[in-house]
Amino acid sequence: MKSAMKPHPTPGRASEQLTKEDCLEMFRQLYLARYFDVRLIKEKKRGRLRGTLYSSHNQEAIIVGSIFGLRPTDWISPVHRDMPMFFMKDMRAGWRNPDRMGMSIEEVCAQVWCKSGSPGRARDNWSHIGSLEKRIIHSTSMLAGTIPVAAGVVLADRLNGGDAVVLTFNGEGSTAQGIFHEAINYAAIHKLPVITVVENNQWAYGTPVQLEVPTEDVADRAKGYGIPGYIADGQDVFDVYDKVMEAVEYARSGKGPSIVECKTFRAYGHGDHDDDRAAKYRDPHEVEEGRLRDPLAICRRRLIEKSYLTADDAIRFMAEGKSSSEATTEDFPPEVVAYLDEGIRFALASPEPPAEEGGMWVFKESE
Ligand SMILES: Cc1ncc(C[n+]2csc(CCOP(=O)(O)OP(=O)(O)O)c2C)c(N)n1
Ligand SMILES: [Mg+2]
Repeated sequence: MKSAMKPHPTPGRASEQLTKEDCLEMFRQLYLARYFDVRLIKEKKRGRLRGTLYSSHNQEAIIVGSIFGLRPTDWISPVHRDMPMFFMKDMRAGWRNPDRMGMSIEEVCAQVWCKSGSPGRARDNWSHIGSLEKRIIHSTSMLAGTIPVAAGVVLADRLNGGDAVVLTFNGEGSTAQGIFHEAINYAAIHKLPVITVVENNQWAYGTPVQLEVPTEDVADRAKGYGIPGYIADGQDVFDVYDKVMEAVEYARSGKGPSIVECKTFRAYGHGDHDDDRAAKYRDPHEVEEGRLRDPLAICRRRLIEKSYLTADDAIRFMAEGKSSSEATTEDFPPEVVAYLDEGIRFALASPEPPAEEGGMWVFKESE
């Protein structure tokens, strides 16, 4: 975390142009991402969910800050740790706006509950979703495998006269994949608007970052492709926004790809199945220190400095620093709780898929 503030290319400060309402909306979105995680872990612990949740707890500033400034026509390619991103894309167009370019909370909850109201009609759950219509590249288990897909998507868009950019998300461990190099190399040669956001949370499952990456900063890999490598403080939603918007402007103007490394810390296990083991393979002091800089607390401080929160608001909804078992509904704004409740109600009411559907979409139906 030492070099979190070291700028690679000197970035602009797009966040200075954000309105008070924008900043408050970012704060609300941080709560929403946190509440989604906290609530689903509670549901999982009560035995109501199957599969694995790869918690984004402590990494929400990357989720919110990187996609907040995108245009509706831009693409994103989230991975396992970015579950809230599927329903948070283009949220500024209105959380419940059916025309916004993001998935609905209902679809995402039906996906998590493995119900037929999900896009894949319960063939898979958690992060294995996407939407061509909403410009969200389907996430898969093959880490870094969607970067070439992202490059292809924006190449096609350019050939069709579009000006969309794509944000791909990867953990630092995934940057060791051969495909990461091949895809960025290709994007750099053809100056494709592919922004690779690296969520450097210091761990890839049980492997620490120093056994994954030989340089101090993953952003240094950018030099090998002749492209910019930015470093953001991944706990500060406004710093993530600034660095990603710099990369977006660069890409949209035709200059090509870049890497934005966001320094963060994986607060819990790799997935909820790994929490107990992670407590053994990680130094408790490291974990304690890594959890200290909670993105909610950092954003709250910024909003207080800007006088965007009243004295009363500044001390409401103290979700920061609380684990999923410590945090309660009272720690979150009611509109956040209500929104997720709507999604969960839809998921619970959605039927299990009938067994006869098992072969659907497997073979081409005969006419
Ligand atoms: C190509 C590939 N290799 C291995 C795995 C198994 N695997 C799933 S998540 C994970 C760790 C990924 O670490 P990182 O990229 O840092 O992301 P994080 O989970 O820390 O967010 C591994 C090794 C995989 N899904 N795909
Ligand atoms: Mg990692």
